[in-house]
Parts: sequence; structure tokens; C-alpha cells
Amino acid sequence: MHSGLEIDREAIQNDLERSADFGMVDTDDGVGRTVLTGTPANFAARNYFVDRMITAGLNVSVDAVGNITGRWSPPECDDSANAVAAGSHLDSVPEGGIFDGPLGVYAALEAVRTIKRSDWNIDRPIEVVCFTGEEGTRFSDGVLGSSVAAGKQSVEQALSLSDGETTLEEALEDIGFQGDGRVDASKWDSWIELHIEQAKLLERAEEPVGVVSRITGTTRCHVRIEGEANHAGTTTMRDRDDALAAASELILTIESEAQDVANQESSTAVATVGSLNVEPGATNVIPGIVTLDIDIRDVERSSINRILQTIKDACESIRRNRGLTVSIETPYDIPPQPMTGRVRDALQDGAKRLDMDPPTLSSGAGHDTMQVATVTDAGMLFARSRGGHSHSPLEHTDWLDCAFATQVLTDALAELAGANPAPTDKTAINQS
Ligand code: HGY
Ligand code: MN
Ligand code: MN
Repeated sequence: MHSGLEIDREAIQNDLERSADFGMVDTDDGVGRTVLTGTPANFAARNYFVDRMITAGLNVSVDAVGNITGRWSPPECDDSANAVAAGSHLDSVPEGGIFDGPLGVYAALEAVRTIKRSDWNIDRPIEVVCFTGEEGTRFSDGVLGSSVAAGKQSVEQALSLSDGETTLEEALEDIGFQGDGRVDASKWDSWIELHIEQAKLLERAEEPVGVVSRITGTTRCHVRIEGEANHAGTTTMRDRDDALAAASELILTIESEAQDVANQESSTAVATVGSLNVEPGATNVIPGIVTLDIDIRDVERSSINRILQTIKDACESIRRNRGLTVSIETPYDIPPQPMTGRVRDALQDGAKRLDMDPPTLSSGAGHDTMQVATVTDAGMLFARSRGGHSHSPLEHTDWLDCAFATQVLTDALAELAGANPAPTDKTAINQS
């Protein structure tokens, strides 16, 4: 590590343990957190983060979709230069873990605190960022704040998103985090996100950290199948238009196609029917309407296209063979995203200064970085996940691994910000 840039391990652990208090839920699997965008738990998590950034002397701002930025631009740096940014998200899935998101946010803050208290100068400002609604469990399909920061959707479009009762704008107003303007990721020099791996590769390799080469593409389909609700006892089998039986055909076709693609073309191809809704949903009524949501992913675009085509063909055969009405939309379609060499190199340099030689690996999970990487140089660092668990209270990353990863992030950020040892005759520049 750059000498004099040792992080404070306790500080990052304290921040993460405190962050875990917000939206804490007790489950059979242990203690998790539920922090959905715009809820009181989200308010508490955001507020604590803002307090910690103010305490660290950063200049805090909140944009119109609730993205939070803490900026450090010390006197000796060029305030007009494009900033180096780092961060992640503070929202969670229901009963999620305490590291998915907060690790990246608080590691970025600790990195700035470390450089700030050191004898190093930086050439570029550094910004610590928390994006709104990465998980998409309440509004949109995910990566919400970063999609606005990357110009993928307008502030107006985002604010009008609704959970069926409340718009994002109202939810953010409720918690006092509906600010002004827009974080513009294209203005950054570069971006790094530290995140838990949420898989088992680093654990199997006995490595604490890994450098991400590319992030999977994700396409989500919403399918609606309309049959005819009818009496389960008096409707003969040949007189039925059973929407759930038709959906079951589709679901098994999706599974077998994804298995074929994974076996034949790309082992990282996956497809999941994550939600299914049956109407009217009574035991003695033939299902009239079924809606299902499908999540298709791979680091190869060709795999996603092949699975998507099979889904469309299967919908067509349900129309033709069963005479049902089938509609399919793909409102969420993010291509696979390679990470930038310059940022990957800075992360590898940081790890090498700690005598580590981290593996490179692709990400099967989606992240805010896949949006940011479309408009600036971007990279990700993974920290080992115990048992690969995530999106559950079983999610855990050892504190030493959190420290290692935060140290690598700090070194990489320092490198990208042009950190250099302050001249020894440094006047008493007010660093606060
Ligand atoms: O769904 C994802 O891949 C991410 O964890 N939100
Ligand atoms: Mn997640
Ligand atoms: Mn995440």
C-alpha cells in the first residue's frame, strides 16, 4: 500500500455495524436488513451516511432522485478537474444482508478519510456516492439512481415511477431526500465500486478480493397469459383455457433452454422466473390470468438473445396451440459491460502493494457500475462472500476481508486521483 495510507479497520467495521441497525430484521437464518427506497429504514440509513460524510468534512449534496454525493476537493487539488468517484447503494432486498451495498459506500468513505488524514496531496477531487434504488425492489427494475446519473432515463421519468400507490418523488419527499439537479456520471474521470462477490469463486480460490473483468447483461421480461377463469368442477378438460397450465409449459421451456445454453455455449448463462401471479387464485377456479417476470443474464449477449428468442417462440406456440392471449414486454435490457483497463490496473496495483495477486472474475450480479461504465472509465473490486450467500441474512464477509478490500480501494482511488506525497515543507494547509 502507499505508505501513510493505512485505513482504519475499526472505522469501517463500526460504520457497517451501525448501518446494519437500520431496517434490521430477525429471521430464522439470522439478522438481516430490509431497507426499501423511501421507507423510514432508508431515511435512517441515508441520514447516518450523510452524518458520517459531514463529520469527515465532505461537501454533501442530494440530487433530484435522491443520489447522495460527498465531495472532497482540498485546496491543493484542481477543483475544476473531473472527479474520481466511488460508492455503491444503501437500499436492500427484503430481508437482505448487511454488506450488499453498504460495504461499497462506507469503504469509499473510509478511503477518503484515510487519504485526507495522510500526508498525501491529490490532483483531482474525490466524490463518495450512494445511488438510489439499486435493488429495484420498490421502484423500477433496479439500478435506478445510476440509470439517471448515466443519462439512461430522465429525472422526470424516474420520479414518476410508482410502487402502485406512491411515486418515487413522493417517497423521497417523505424522507426529505428529494434534492435538486442530477449526478452526472459522465463528468467523472473514473469510478470504482467495491462490492461483495455474492458467489463462491473467491472462497474456492482462497482469495480475499478479486478484480471484476465484466458485468453480466440482464434482460427482464414481463409476460401476461390470458385464458378463461371457470368452474374447476364442471368445466371438462377439453373446454378449458387454463392460463397457469400454459405458463407452466413456458417456465419449463425457459429452464431447459437456459440449461442447454449454459451447457453448450456459456456456463454463466442463467434464466429465472422470479415471480408469478395467478388470478383469481382460488383452488376451485381455473386460472384465468397469469403474469410472470423473467430474469435472463449472461456476460455474452448472444446467450441472452437465444434464450429470449426461445421465450418468444414459446409464447407464440401457446397462442397457436392453446388459443390463449399472450403478451410479452422487455422493459429492462442492460447489455453485458466490460470494465475499463485503466481502473482494473489501478485496482491490481493497489492489491500488488499489499502483496496480493487477485484473480479477475465476471459478475453474475447486476450493479450500479454497469450503468456508470457506459459513460466513464469504471471498475469493480469484489470482496469474498462466505458460502457465496447474498440477498439473505446469511450474507457475510469477514471483517479482515472488508479491511483488505477497503485498503485496495483506497490505494486505487489515490492512484486515480493523482495522489502524491505532500512536499515536506508543506505549509499548514487547512486539511479540515
Ligand atoms: O439483481 C442483482 O443482480 C443485484 O443484486 N441487484
Ligand atoms: Mn443486491
Ligand atoms: Mn448490490
